[in-house]
Amino acid sequence: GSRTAPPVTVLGVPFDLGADRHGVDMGPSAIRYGGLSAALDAAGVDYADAGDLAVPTLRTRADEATDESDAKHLDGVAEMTETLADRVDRALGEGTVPLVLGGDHSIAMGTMRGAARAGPLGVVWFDAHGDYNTPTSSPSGNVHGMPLAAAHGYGDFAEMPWATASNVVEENTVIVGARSLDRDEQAVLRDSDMSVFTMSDIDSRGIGPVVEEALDIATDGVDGVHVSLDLDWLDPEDAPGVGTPVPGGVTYREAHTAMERVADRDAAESALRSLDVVEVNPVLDTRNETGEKAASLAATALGKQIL
Ligand code: 5AB
Ligand code: MN
Ligand code: MN
Ligand code: MN
Repeated sequence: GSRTAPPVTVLGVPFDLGADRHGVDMGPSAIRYGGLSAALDAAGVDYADAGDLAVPTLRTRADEATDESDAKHLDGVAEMTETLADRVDRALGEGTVPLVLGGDHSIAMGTMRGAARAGPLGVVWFDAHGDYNTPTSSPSGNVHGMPLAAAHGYGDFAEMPWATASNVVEENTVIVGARSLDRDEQAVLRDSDMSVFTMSDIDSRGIGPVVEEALDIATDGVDGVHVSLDLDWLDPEDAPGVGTPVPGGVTYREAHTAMERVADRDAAESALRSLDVVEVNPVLDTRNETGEKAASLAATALGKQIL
């Protein structure tokens, strides 16, 4: 099949205040150097690169007194969230699909907040982790482990309206490939209306059927889906350049299949409202292979069918 897909706006968010490994702020550069423009061209994607957003980083904020919260750098996260939400909103208003390059995963708070302004939003979260901690439950205080809880206004985040994306629908939120959930996260996710597919679901059913079901759930009754791709979803053998690697992840080939299913669904029902690709840390990488894979996976998710 063929259709005229909306053009893409590439937004770099060189943000690292949500994680404690320096270098993830260089993710947007690593993904661009990893061949993003060539991959988008090859996939037939019409795009414009809007450059990097101005956001605070560990270099500019590390010496500042931390705020009162148990979560680290919440003030900086708030600033980034506001800036990014407005920029995503604008990209959508221009009729484009924002491709947001992280940066640590807290940036998804900004992407979802912006994307949800356009109406109810489903979410497919490809990640080794649940990212459903709150400042109280978090074992690390790092906000990159909290963005999904923040978007839903769960727990402490009910008191932080700046962090929430009120149109993100819990029933349409799906985590795919989880294999490292903290104790409180496990309990919350079990009792929630979200869907969680673990690695064992992928092992027993295969990546294609799992992603198809995830997309069915995420798109049911809403007219847009946010896809969030944390590179630590992949096995560290395939994607070593991440701050919180967890063994036992999907292969590059499985990740590629997943992104193809996203593109196919989008071709059939214009499902994809926004995409972020996060947690690439070139300081921890091997010759930028994680940056290259991130570039290729992003282009695949946005690409048109070639045949
Ligand atoms: B990522 C952990 N659950 O909260 C925490 O990479 C890890 O965005 C969070 O998925 C990993 O600190 C956050 C232990
Ligand atoms: Mn994550
Ligand atoms: Mn993760
Ligand atoms: Mn991480």
